[in-house]
Amino acid sequence: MTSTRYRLLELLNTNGNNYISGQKLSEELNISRSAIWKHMKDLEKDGYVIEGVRRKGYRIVQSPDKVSENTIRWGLGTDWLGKNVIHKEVADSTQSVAHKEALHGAPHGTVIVADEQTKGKGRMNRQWHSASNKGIWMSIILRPNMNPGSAPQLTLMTAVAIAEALSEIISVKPKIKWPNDILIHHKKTAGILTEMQAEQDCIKYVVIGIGINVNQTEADFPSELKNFKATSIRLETDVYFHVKDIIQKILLRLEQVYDAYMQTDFTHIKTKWEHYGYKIGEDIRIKTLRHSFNATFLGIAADGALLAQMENNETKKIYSGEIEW
Ligand code: BT5
Repeated sequence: MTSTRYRLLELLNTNGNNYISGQKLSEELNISRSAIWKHMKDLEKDGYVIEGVRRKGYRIVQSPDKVSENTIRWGLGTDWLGKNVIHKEVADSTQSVAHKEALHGAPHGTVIVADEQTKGKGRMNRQWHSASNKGIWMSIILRPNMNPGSAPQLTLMTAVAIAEALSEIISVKPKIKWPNDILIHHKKTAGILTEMQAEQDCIKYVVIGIGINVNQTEADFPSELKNFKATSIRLETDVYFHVKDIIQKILLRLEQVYDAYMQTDFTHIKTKWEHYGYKIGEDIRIKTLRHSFNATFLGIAADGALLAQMENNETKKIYSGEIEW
């Protein structure tokens, strides 16, 4: 797609359901009204349905990239993951929608996806910024037959699926920052939030939340995140991606790694995780709930814990916390 046509699409997309006048488009793109008309016709050939109304302007009423229950399911290629898709234009958090659905009996593999979240959340009630139509804001309901104590392994498994899916479409190798961040060029592109409902020794359900910054530009991030190491796939690769395509790739990979994990054990996830692991073999600073300390990152243990070599040479397993930037 030519860059003018891409910019035209961006302008139309940003306006959502509102009309944008031909005059405004021609000023923004610095091309004539008839050139715009020609680009519109080409977009329609690509599958966009654009409505033009006299004195109001233009808007996209249907787009081939649009995320919906149908577009996600068409051509997905999974056996069980994403057979039940719930799409919301706006959700407070797809996590809370997922919990409600799970409590009402939603099946294993249900996917909830929103174009925008108004109260996206990270771990420990941190905020997750979820700009409208710029990224993947998705939660997956799983009902694994496993011990609640092993649930953190599902975060590592999901990180592997995301890293593998991204590796298929970008030329940079993504890195996984223990336990739940996906980095491109050492900057945070995605985060995972795993929550569960469990009884003493059995999991009732797990909700895996996946947030991926896909098409944000610098201007789409709030100022507090600009100082933080947040980025999008587009910012790092200069390529615009269809959100729907990435969702499908991730679901397919996730189903594959999940099935393999359930049929065998965590070992093969550990190997794959370490392939993408950020700062393995390096000195890191680890932050746990109570304190921070320096250590050498040896890799992950057979149960998914971070293996830290302490300053006194003792090896310690860390089950919760994070690597400081
Ligand atoms: C995470 O938490 O990284 C988990 C993020 C999970 C988000 C998904 S979106 C779908 C589902 N529905 C939800 O409501 N949540 C899940 P954590 O490691 O705690 O990181 C949170 C921190 O990352 C914040 O305190 C910010 O510093 C930073 N942050 C917030 N929004 C960001 C963004 N869009 N991109 C990069 N960093 C961000």
